[in-house]
Amino acid sequence: MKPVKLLVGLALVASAALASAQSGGMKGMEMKAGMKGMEMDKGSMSKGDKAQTTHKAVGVVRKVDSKAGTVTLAHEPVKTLNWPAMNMTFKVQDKAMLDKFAEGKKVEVEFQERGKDHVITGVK
Ligand SMILES: [Cu+2]
Repeated sequence: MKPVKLLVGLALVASAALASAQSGGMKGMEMKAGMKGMEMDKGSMSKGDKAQTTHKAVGVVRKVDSKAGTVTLAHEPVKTLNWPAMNMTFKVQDKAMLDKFAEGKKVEVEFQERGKDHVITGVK
């Protein structure tokens, strides 16, 4: 935990320095843009390291949130990610996929890690 906080802190200081080095007029906006960029960098960094990996999980649908475009699954262990069995919420890549999910139904999904989200890209 600590090293991460330290890194974030350093990055914040760096982006603050950058922001004040640039035109002073839009300081607040520069800061926000910097922080947003940082989050995106984090996501793209983990993507960039290796080609986007698609994982498979088998599980039972616990909840479907059509508004949010999310599905909660009680999934079995996922070896490719070293995950134990658990309940977790996935996003669907396309809300049209939600038709294939219904509470209590057993499904096999393909998903990818995108930043902090897990996005279902396919379902059987
Ligand atoms: Cu999980």
